[in-house]
Amino acid sequence: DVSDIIDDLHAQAAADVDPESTPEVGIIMGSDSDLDVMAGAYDALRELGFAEQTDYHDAPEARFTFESYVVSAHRTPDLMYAYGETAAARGLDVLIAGAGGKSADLPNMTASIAYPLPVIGVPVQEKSVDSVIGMPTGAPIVAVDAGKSYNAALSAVQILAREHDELVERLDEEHDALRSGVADVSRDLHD
Ligand code: RP5
Repeated sequence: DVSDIIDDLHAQAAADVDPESTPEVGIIMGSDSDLDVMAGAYDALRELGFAEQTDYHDAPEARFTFESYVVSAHRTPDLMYAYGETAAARGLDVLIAGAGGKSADLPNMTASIAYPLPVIGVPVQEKSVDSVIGMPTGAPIVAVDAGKSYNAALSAVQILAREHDELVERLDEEHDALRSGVADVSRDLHD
């Protein structure tokens, strides 16, 4: 039940948990119908060595982890509020929030609630872009283009990398692979 999840989030926020064992990145989305688009964020995080932490109290072997929830701004506004309000206390460092439709309110509302935690908004479709990025002056959100959840995850890791040299190295490897890919394709054109 949603009330149980809300109670659990508050209990986790109040618990004295080793910050090393809590997820760094939180992925939330408005509906499970957003999963196909949000899968790009899971892909990027896994490629960078993050493991999914399904049980908050079950510290995984991987140093860096992420969690994910379906949180609907309109069907479960209380859950959206609880998630955003407890995110920092639960040890999260950055959130990725995706929503679709013309009322894609989850990313921008969560950015306001979770402030000052950075929230990277992913408009699930083109028609959700205006809703996600349409924030009033003084209440910013960081956002990627429609559907680009993979880039949202890379941005999240870049934010974390400011404090973790290990993540800078992993990002560099990805970056080098990207550069080599362009060189390979270019070479193929001449073969
Ligand atoms: C939004 O409404 C969700 O983020 C989703 O993209 C869209 C449609 O949701 P469903 O009706 O498929 O659950 O809140």
